Amino acid sequence: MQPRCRDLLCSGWGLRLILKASMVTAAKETKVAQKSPDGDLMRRAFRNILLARATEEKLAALYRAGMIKGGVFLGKGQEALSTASSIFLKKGDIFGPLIRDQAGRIAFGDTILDTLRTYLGSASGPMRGRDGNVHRGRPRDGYYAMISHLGSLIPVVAGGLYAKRMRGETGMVGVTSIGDGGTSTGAFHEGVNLAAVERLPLVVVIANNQYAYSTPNHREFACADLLDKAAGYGIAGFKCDGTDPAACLETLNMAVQAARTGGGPQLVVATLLRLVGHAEHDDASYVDPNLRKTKVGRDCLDVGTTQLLEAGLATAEDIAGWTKQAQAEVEDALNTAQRERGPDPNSEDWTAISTTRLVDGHYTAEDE
Ligand SMILES: Cc1ncc(C[n+]2csc(CCOP(=O)(O)OP(=O)(O)O)c2C)c(N)n1
Ligand SMILES: [Mg+2]
Repeated sequence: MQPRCRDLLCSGWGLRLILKASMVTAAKETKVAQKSPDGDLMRRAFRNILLARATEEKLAALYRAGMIKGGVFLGKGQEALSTASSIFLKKGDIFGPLIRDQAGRIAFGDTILDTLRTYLGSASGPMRGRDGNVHRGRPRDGYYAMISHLGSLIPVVAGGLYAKRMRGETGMVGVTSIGDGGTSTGAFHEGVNLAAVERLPLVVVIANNQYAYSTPNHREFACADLLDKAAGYGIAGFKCDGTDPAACLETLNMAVQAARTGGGPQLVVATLLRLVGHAEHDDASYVDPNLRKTKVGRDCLDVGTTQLLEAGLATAEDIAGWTKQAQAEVEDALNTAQRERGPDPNSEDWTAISTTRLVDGHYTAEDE
């Protein structure tokens, strides 16, 4: 298979596709579809961004009030990319979110109630109040529980896809995300290489938010652009402006479709800035203030608002109403989750959730 590296630059509603013949020859530019994502999709994605933002603002407030145990890692500024990562997925697909993927979780079907239940330790939550915050998931539904060890989700999602292939399933896609810092782990290399060799339908979304905790890009890797890694593995690569909701949707739509239709693994590199600290305990004072003033420091919510208004897809009143609805949904979920009990250590079945079915070697037909 010939290495091919497609550098997809997205500006506003338009897209330019640059085919890089090699890393040393001059890039040849080719125009591709100028059409923007459809209005319904844009509105759906925007409302998902709003809901993720409202949820995370509430989580930050709860954390400051001392009501959440453990760290609170937020994705402010990364919601458009995260939404686009999972919005094109269907039943049978796999989504492996990371710490800044609250928006992607919601777009994949996670509920705000289950989110708050997990953060508040409710026994009614998907982790039965026993596992912290970002590590929730429903593996049977293709919604993998996050692994903290950076890079590790890539071989796990690749393995899930491989297992599906061995069972004869077709047409599925797996999407997982990683930060710029996480691309330097051994697990990233092993996972992407495995997916490339096996031509698995895997989309790896790199959210290059310029820092790995306080370490800036130039201290993380020496390649000119993280997109160069795609050529190194012999897989397709896309680049997009992660602050631009329309560009994120267009890029992820292409990448997911390419993976779904036999194109093998796809690497998406999105450029943005996290607009909060690494977690809520961090003030991000190390972030270069000049970066915040550049395009990379834009808030995707503001960019999305402008896009909707300028394209006539929503009015300011619509957006104000959606914002209120999102906040009300979060309040409702909070009221419910706060009334629920935590796990009772005397009655709790301490079997690990993922292996409950293995207890006493008891398999059901569903496990086959
Ligand atoms: C293998 C591994 N090494 C170190 C850590 C500790 N750690 C957690 S988040 C983080 C920074 C990650 O930066 P990046 O991948 O750029 O993602 P971002 O936080 O910027 O979204 C580090 C070093 C970890 N979780 N896993
Ligand atoms: Mg980072």
